[in-house]
Amino acid sequence: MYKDFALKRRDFLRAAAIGGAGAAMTGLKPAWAQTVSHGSAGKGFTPLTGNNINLAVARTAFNVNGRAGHAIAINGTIPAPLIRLREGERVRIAVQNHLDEDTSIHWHGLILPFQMDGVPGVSFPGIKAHSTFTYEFPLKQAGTYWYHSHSGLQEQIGHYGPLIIDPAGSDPITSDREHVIVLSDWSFMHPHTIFTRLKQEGGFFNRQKLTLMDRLSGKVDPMTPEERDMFARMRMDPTDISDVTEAAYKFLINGHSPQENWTGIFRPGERVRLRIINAAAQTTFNLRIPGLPMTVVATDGIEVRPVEIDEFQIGNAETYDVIVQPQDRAYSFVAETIDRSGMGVATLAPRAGMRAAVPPLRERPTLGMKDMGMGHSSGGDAGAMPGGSMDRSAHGGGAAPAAASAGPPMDHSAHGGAAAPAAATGAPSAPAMDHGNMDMRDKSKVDFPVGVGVDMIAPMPMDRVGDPGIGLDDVSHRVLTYRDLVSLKPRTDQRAPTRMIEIHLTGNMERFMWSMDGQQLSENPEPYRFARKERVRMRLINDTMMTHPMHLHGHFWEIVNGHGSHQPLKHTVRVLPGGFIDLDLTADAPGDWAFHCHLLYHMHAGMMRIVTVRPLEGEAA
Ligand SMILES: [Cu+2]
Repeated sequence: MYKDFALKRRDFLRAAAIGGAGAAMTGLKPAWAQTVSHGSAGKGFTPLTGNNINLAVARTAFNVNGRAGHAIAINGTIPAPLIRLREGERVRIAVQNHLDEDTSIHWHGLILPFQMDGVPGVSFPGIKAHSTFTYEFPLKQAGTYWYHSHSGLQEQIGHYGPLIIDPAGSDPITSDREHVIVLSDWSFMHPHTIFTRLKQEGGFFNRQKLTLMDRLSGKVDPMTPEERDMFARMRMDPTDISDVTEAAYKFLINGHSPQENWTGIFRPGERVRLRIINAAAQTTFNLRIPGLPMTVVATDGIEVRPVEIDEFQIGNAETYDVIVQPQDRAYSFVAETIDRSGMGVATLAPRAGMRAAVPPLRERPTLGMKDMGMGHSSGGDAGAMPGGSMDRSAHGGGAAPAAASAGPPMDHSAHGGAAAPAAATGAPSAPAMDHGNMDMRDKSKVDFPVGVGVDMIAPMPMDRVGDPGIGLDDVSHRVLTYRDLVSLKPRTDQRAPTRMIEIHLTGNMERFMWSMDGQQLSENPEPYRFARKERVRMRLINDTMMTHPMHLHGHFWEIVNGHGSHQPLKHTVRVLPGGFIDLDLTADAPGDWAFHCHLLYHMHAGMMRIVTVRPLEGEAA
């Protein structure tokens, strides 16, 4: 595979040298994603605008590094066209399906009537082959969003694009120029083949497995003997960070591989707004621009107080707006995958044709006790886990959560007997435990059936809202955490939550089974039901060792991160392995809504549920 990669690169360079290859390759890119883009301050930026938008979904061939693969494009481009709308207006979007199969478009992060949300089988029947469906809805918000197929695995092969809504009034975020940056993962392998391989062996694409020699030499393996022992007994692999890796993927930025090198042009000293969207099917990225600090000004479309950082992790379907002020030189925009098996690279430069150095892939991260839900803070004291018996006092039956902000009572009717972790927000909790007697499937801790699809119940999950994400604990520069996010505006609903529900993210890594509360969508589990306008705290507990970007349709959560009335709004949150995150929700949108992991193959495997918000008395749904 690697040899093949080198060959393709040489072919590409030769083709590029004789000219023509560049033109052929950009034929399928929309104007804003052409190889050299001047952004919205210059030419080459032609979004679809107005109140009537027409989109056509069709099969196409798509070239990456000179090789053609099977793809689905919208209006002939990958990524799909930039749709740019205005808050307060009403839009009609007609979607023609030229495929021989059903399709759909979900408007990710938009607040709209559920019938327009675009999830087949949940909010509408889908768009049948060779038919047209017209979406129509008011635009109630502004910011950086995106859209994508919610049918099968179409999103993997090109069915995604950016959507920007400009504020009705003046934009609180000022800039001289902006670029839209869409991250994605591309494979020449058919997505159903990828899924089949994963079902055959969960770690199929993981080529970073620690070898026996690594382990014996101790040179590469940073694990403690206790951790090694635990992983061995759980038959898990501490390098299993991503399901699908560089072995199967090329990582694209605005449809361009690193050697195709999408370039965003700026004038030195300008305030440049980057609207960054992770439209990848299965890849979490760590983003940085070596030599250029980024000021985060919005996430998931909503403004936050500016916070200057050097790197941040972006889960599938999250969006971040950052401001940069580049000098008269080129910069590499680096999207390194969370497992560090590969990267997407683009260039920001004052003139076309410039390139900056690209940093090498960093040392691969490995998982530790904290990622196994063992409440162990990472860092210098790794390996200091004392023996002894598990401190059950922290997990007495149904102890109320001791989150830093006012915590609502547990809803014991729905989750009777579920033990709540007593870790105060941000406080480390590492009571002594006995690895030898640890039951990784302690069924007494949960109230759902623990079958073959659940290989672990996190014994002691931590609040990880202050963690930067896997592999970023010990980098030497500033890394964003969810705790750094402070909403620019105070929240509109100041009520305290009246109840708390726990939802467990569950799975069996080896069998590639993924679920929520132990049940897959195909098993027709009961929806999570909320009363209209109910204020509820949701604790998402990750009982697996993978980062799951969880997305709730039709609503924004607030992350409970210690910022009170300025808790940040998010439509998609990364839940770190073995950890939990608390989210406050005002269930103000009646209807049935999808709630799922945004890793495409996890959702496809069943990690999806329905949230039902019932209408008020006398109100039509
Ligand atoms: Cu997932």
